[in-house]
Amino acid sequence: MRIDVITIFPEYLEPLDVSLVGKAREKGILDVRLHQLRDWTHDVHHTVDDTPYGGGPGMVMKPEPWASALDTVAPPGATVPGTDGAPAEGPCLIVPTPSGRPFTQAVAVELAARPWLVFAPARYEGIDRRVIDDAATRMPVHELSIGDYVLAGGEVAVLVMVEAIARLLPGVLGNVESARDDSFAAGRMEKLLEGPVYTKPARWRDREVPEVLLSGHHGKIARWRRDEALRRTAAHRPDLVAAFRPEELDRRDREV
Ligand code: 6GU
Repeated sequence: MRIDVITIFPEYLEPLDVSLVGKAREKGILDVRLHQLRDWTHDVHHTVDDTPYGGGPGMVMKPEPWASALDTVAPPGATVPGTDGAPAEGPCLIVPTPSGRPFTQAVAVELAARPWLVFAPARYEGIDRRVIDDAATRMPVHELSIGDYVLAGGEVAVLVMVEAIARLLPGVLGNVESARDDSFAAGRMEKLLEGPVYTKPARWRDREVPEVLLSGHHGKIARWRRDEALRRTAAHRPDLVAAFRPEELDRRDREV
């Protein structure tokens, strides 16, 4: 997968060199390219913002640098080969913004299937709307929010989204099973939060690991894990429990 990020703070994205995403890049699974938006300005101050039409606080990112950056990074008509011999595809533009649609695991799964993502994280009060409307005439655009709070800029949201997407790419996770049991992964544990986990030693500061986990009884362990997941979901995310469809629960779930 190719990922381009256009930003006035490329150094904010240095964590992409580290750990899982860094390894995916070393393995050639991810091709991440960072671009300095100010490289597409022409004035001595490398200005990227200006005052908002209609008045109001803050500054708005000017359209021209963004348009030149997007035209260079993702020229009209450009494609990359699809994954696993799929037909070539153009880029998909992702604009992180608190006024976007929620970035969920389902969105991560959808984006992980695309071979080329271009991220346009903004600072200040956002990017001149015409940039997004113009880009939308030649590529899919997703305006996405990572939660109901306001960050100073979209760069951290890019880190969040890239990590969530990268770990879904084939060959990135060491253990193929790890993505399957995730909280929010599709399947039986759909929309259940994961319960507690334990490792050795079996006794630590007088605290014991739950006996069932040492029993070797796979059926009982699976039941215990599901019960703990249900309890945790009810405690932390009653909204998810309220959205359960009855057929997703079994008789023993109702006893928890
Ligand atoms: Cl994507 N950007 C900013 N600036 N703030 C946010 C966000 C994104 N998602 C939640 N808050």
